[in-house]
Amino acid sequence: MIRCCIFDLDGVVVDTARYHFLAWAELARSLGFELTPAAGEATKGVSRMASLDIVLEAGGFAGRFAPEERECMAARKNDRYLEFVGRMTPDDVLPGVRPFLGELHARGVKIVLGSASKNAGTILDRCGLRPLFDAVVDGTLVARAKPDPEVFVRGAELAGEVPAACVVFEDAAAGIEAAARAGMRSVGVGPSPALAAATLRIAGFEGFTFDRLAAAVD
Ligand code: B16
Ligand code: MG
Repeated sequence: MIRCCIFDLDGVVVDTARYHFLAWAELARSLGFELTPAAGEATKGVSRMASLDIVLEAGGFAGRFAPEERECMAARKNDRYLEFVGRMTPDDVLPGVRPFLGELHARGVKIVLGSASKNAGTILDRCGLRPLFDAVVDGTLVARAKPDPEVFVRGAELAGEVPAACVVFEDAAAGIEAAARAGMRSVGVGPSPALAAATLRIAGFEGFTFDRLAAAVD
């Protein structure tokens, strides 16, 4: 029985990863190096400060900055990221997501956001998605980052559902692990081989239906 679907944001509902990458790449350039796509990939699903550590390590700057300097760099990156987010519109919602959320809503399945991003609320508002979500758990509400299950456990609690009734949609391996540790089934969204542990894998939401989900994971 599926009574609640919990969605990661970046890489599942919208493609903000390219904005994160552009903003981190600008920070890297200001430090004198080019950020590689592989380092950018490693920041997916990871908290802002942990992402900064990945970026600094990629440039050979691991452990070189004081906490205040790191805070300052993270703030600069976030300001730049928010400039990109500020230009987002409802057209930025990934294909098939809105119809799938509409179908869940019509069937009375709870819809929850479970994201590491502190900017998740802003992004939902920009894309006109906020009214479709019954609960939003973002990086401002959780202390422990994925693969810790806190974000999803909290989401299920807010929706008033037990973990066994929840399915998590994720594009990052850390999120699939977090779902498993929360006692939830998971759907890996996208092509990454790192999603092999998901209960079900899909390329995206185009043509995806609740019946297909239930047939595969129930
Ligand atoms: P912010 P998700 C994650 O979002 C992103 O994938 C990751 O790249 C980012 O570092 C993290 O949010 C924190 O984002 O700087 O906006 O707080 O995939 O968990 O929806
Ligand atoms: Mg993600």
